[in-house]
Amino acid sequence: MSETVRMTVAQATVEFLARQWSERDGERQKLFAGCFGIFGHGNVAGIGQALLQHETAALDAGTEPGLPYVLARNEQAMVHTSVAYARQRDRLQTWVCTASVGPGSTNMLTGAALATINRLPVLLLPSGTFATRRSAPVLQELETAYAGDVTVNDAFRPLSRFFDRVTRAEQLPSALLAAMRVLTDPAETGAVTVALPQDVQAEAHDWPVELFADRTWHVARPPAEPARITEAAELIRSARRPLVVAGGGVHYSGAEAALQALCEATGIPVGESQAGKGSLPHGHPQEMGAIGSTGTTAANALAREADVVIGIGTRWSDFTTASRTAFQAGEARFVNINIAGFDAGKHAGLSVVADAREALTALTAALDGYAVDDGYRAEQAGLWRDWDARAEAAYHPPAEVTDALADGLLTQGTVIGCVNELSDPRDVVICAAGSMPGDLHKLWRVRDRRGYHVEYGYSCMGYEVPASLGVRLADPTRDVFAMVGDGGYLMMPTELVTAVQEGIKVIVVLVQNHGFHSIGSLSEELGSQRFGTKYRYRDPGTGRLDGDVLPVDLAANARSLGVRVIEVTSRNDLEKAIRQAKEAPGDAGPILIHVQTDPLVHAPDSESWWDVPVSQVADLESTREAYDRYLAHQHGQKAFLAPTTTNPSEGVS
Ligand SMILES: Cc1ncc(C[n+]2csc(CCOP(=O)(O)OP(=O)(O)O)c2C)c(N)n1
Ligand SMILES: [Mg+2]
Repeated sequence: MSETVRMTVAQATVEFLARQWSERDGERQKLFAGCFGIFGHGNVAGIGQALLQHETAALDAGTEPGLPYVLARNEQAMVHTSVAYARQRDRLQTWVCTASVGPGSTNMLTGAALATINRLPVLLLPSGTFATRRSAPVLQELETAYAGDVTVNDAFRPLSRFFDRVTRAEQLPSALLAAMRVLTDPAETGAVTVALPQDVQAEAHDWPVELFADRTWHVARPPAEPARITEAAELIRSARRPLVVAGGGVHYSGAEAALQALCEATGIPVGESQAGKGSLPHGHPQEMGAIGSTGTTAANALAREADVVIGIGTRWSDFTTASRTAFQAGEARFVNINIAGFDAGKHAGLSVVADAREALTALTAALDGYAVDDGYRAEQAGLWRDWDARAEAAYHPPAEVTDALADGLLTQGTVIGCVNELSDPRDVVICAAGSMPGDLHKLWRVRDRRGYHVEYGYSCMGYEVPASLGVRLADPTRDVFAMVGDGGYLMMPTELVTAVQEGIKVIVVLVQNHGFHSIGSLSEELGSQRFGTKYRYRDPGTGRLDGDVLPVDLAANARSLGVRVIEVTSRNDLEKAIRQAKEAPGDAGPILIHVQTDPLVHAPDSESWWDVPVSQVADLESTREAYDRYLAHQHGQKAFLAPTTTNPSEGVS
């Protein structure tokens, strides 16, 4: 019999998690920076007691706890904070999240979906009702009439890349080992859930001591099959107008330099998805910026006529492909370099399953001697000059635009421009939902590979503030600017209190435009007349939400949470506020800059489309007109079904 140590399931979980490491390229780091939590009766005596005991032992020994605990304010938010941390650390490190039974746990579902969709690791420990059922139904228990073993935590199953429920202590080691493997597998990673019933957490067991050995999880860089690289190179050599689409995988793999080398050797231009933005720095000759529905006119013009499209680490979301209208050349073929076979197989592309950096390095070697012609290079340069001038005009709008603004209002482009110009190149901009992500995608000038953090896989309102804590914790040497709309702010300002408590310096730029500018514009485009998107009183005369603007004071709201607030009403004020915020010390806690914008001044058009279905029949003329426009756009959608092959006996002739 091997040596054992007697601990509860919760104590064993905490002691195990405190000793996990990840390693890639020979660099080792703690897999978990800590544990966020909110306690209730489901975890206070289990995981809560274990974390206390863990912290006490460390402090008594004069060391730091291996798994420090941080109190969050909302369970959804603490998952966002963890996921943002993981993204900023290239998926090599994340956090654990513990929540109580019932609502505490189900509050984490949105965060779980966001993590899985964005392929970002987080370990969730929802608490469950009694495994013994001794006291059933306990407070907050679902009670399913047709099945005795269903709990609310089953809702995590479709959202998790690995799910387990530990109903006996003996199951814990296998659950934890499987969870670690999935978290550190770059192709499988996402939300990983280990549900712990409240009684099981507190149960004692004799654990083999080797369970608590330090353990290092290697994060693999699988190379591509050489034959696939040869085929991909052959396809690209046949191209006259090749184009790279860079996704988040470029960043997670640290493949930026390898991508730059490929582009410089071949002259192939790059368009970027939201997660891939910053794959090349702003100003690089092959950098065409954002692509797709929120893309630049430069990248989208090249996409329209591209003959071979090389997707690297992209999920090919409909925003990236402009709902399959971006690539209009009849003969467009795809090469998909992706660590996940699932993504590499999309658009019937040539599937190259590999780590992005490894594959790019091999591909550059295989393309030796190949380059696009001078005409194509000159076209790229011209398109970019034209787009960059439009972006510059959005940063510094002409007098005819600014003079028409109501007193105290700025354009959103001005806000983006001021933050971009006054932040350090290494600072990080954060956003997730509203009109701001699209505008940032088009306009933000990225100067550092980690400088752009827009969550657009789930585009979850409320991500911005909690994410800012995660990004700052991941790298306290950078200032973070969370750009959040009034709608997004109202959904989740909660973690500002956590930032006050922990002295975490985050700069929140709150853009007040009294409602949903983004969905309002979309609604208008689709013939729905901005219905239900304004934060206005219901007008007793019309019976509609088109009365006066609500007397909502979000600056006062933030102040009431202990946040330092700076309210601005001019460009000058805004510049001063950004400088002041930057000068504040590193432990200043949260600073919120409150700015009001005119939602009717738009960012430059992307000359692109996004598929949102319009009613096929309607009484309203506005909807019928929108439906006609919809049909015209839909006409341009491509199926991307033709096999991509270099074998002349297959594919389209
Ligand atoms: C949690 C969540 N609910 C709903 C949506 C749909 N949605 C996308 S943007 C948006 C409005 C955002 O408003 P605001 O934050 O004020 O930004 P603005 O559009 O005004 O720029 C809504 C409701 C979403 N993305 N996330
Ligand atoms: Mg708004």
